[in-house]
Amino acid sequence: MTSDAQHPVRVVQLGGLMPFVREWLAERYAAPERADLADPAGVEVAVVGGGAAVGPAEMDALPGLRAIVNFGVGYDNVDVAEARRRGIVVSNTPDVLTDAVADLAVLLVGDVLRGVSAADRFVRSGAWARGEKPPLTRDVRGSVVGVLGLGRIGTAAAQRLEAFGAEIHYHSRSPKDVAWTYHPTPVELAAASDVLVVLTPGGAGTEKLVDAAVLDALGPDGYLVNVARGSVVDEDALVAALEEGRLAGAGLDVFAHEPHVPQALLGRDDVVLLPHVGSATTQTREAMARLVLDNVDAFLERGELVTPVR
Ligand code: 8YV
Repeated sequence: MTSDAQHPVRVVQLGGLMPFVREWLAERYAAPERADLADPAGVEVAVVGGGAAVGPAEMDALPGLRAIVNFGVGYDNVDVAEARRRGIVVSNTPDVLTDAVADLAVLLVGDVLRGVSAADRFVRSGAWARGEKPPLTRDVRGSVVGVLGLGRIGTAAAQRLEAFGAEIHYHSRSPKDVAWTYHPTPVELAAASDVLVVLTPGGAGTEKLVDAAVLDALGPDGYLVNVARGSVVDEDALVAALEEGRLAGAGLDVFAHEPHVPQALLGRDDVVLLPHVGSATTQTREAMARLVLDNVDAFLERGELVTPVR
């Protein structure tokens, strides 16, 4: 399908989308990428992914824009307040990635406590063949796991970790109707936890919520796992805590300046470093893409989004 005078371009791609999603959008809506958009006037819907920023400049450039459809549950890349001011609605992709991201959170807890990635490096380095012994690690069972942010993904991760025999504590803005132990501040949660798992949204409200004080409360035997947003952790404070032996280790799927990973972390055996793959399974990414198309369809057909950001 190509656009012409009868079928003006109504949907544009603003970057950060995987090739198969770009193909789906091109086939279904003849949606070009921003750089290939000849006439922005008719564009009503912008689809964006991968944390690509959508702020006032991007909105100015699309004067007819009425909806921003974000590929991802986190929408800290979109200036939602500015969009709202302009009467532009925003959608995200909740629920369909809850299991995949919760799985990865649990896998990272397992990896940092049991040293799975480090043990793999130990074998590959020839250390085992030379007769060396890997260090003993730590049981998940009996560990206190503090979930920072008990939303959909935090709850799913807590349920999984309970099955591993972990004791669940949590902090969120208010206590929830759950049997787990609530702490009123991140510092108090960290002080009670062996592993702190960050599962808050990103954005200004959680910027550097995990700071030096939280890391010190977690302490030299504590581990940090972050599968949320790099912005939630003070990365310099994290590096300093690891370098000074004030933290036992970390499992990180997200970073403050992706794809940049602090040089100081790359050589450390006590950290597991992943390239933001929480939702990166074929099934989950396809489900996210289908939800993106459902949102675009619903908006083009009846001016409504299926999963609007409130
Ligand atoms: C994706 C994510 O990496 O959903 C989110 O908030 O961080 C991930 O699922 C990303 O948004 C894909 O574009």
